[in-house]
Amino acid sequence: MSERRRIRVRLPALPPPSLRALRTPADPAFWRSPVRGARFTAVLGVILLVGLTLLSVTGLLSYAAYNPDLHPVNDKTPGKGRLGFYLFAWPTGPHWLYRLTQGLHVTVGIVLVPVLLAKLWSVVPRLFALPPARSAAHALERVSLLLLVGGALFTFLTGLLNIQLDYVFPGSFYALHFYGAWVFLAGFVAHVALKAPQAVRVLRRGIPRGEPDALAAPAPLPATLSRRGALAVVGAGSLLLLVTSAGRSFDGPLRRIALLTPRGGTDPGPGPNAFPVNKTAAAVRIGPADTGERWRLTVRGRAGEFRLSLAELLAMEQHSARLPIACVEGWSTSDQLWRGVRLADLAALAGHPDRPPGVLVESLQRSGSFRKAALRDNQVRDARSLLALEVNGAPLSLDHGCPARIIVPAAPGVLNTKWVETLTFGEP
Ligand SMILES: Nc1nc2c(c(=O)[nH]1)N[C@H]1C(S)=C(S)[C@@H](COP(=O)(O)O)O[C@H]1N2
Ligand SMILES: [Mo]
Repeated sequence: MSERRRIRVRLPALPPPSLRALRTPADPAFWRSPVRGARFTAVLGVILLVGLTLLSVTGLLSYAAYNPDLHPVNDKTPGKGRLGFYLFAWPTGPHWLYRLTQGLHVTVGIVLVPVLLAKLWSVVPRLFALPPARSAAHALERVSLLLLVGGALFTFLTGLLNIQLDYVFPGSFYALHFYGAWVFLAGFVAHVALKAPQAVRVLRRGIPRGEPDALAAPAPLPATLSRRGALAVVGAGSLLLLVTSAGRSFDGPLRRIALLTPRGGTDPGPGPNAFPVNKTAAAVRIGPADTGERWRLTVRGRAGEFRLSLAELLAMEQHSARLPIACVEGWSTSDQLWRGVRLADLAALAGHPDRPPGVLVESLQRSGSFRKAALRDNQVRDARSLLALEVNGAPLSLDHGCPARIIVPAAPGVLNTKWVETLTFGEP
């Protein structure tokens, strides 16, 4: 009799399994991890505030670096409307500019994945909270969260897939990533305005005595991992991703440990042309017959149209420039020694001797993306901008754009057209 009474006294602390099973995610007691809490969320939030700001700025810069407002061939999101309000003429210096901004963009994006997932996990009970909206302000906040979470997941996913799928992204990566990013940005700005003061307060002064921790489980399970330990797990995940991805922007052993990226894993082998190739000649069905004796460069400008053979190009004044290839997918090469004819000299030949205009570059590649690109006048005028015929003392290999390719300082790889066939000055 007395035994039974004691059991009855204990029951309210932990409902019987049948009752617990009835709990829904809308019930705060459904969520039992002792790791959740305002401080844990605030630490992750502040890391994301810094990281996502860097990610957004470098992403917007990457779009500007394409010079999408210059010519339709550069514009991968023609319907952008007002969203291109901030575009500007991408500079040509420092020559490693895009290597830095895009290396940061992709590396920071990869490294933030565990932080983003941990942050979402830390607040997931809120997603199910009922009623869905307590007031107009609360409804507005929840809509901004939808934009934020949906936009973030979508933009991260398209970015990560694009890096992994390496030029075979189904559909238009640029449009998806661009519009997804703007949806995310709208939610991000609203969320930071609403929540940053609170996060900073919690981190500075902790939760005031007597106030409940709204993000902590009301009935937590016994801890198997401290909050600090959980943050360390997230940090270790990010560190692992950093080590296995950042190397794609460097040469030597670092590139070899960049296991997570298609570009980082391959050893380009020895020789002057031994640096990564994005799209091989074979992949776009270009063979030695297209690039050999029969090849001519067509140049158009104020002076009309004329054609130059490789021998004629080599007879012009040759100039050198040490410049990297820096791809939108985040990988880059160290500076390579390019040699060839200055774009400004070709512009002068085409009838633009004083202030060279922009140029439309067309490749002999017949299918696939990136066969054409437009360069702005500031890019043509830079003395380091070349129609390169050699790299590191050897003729360009077939895969690197033999017999002639564009190389422009600070520009994204997309603008460094390979297997050039036609230059039209004054077109953009
Ligand atoms: N004709 C042509 N040129 C091209 C491309 C292409 O697909 N076709 N890809 C561009 C991109 S996206 C990059 S990153 C660089 C890579 O140059 P690489 O293969 O010599 O490293 O070439 C650029 N030039
Ligand atoms: Mo690229």
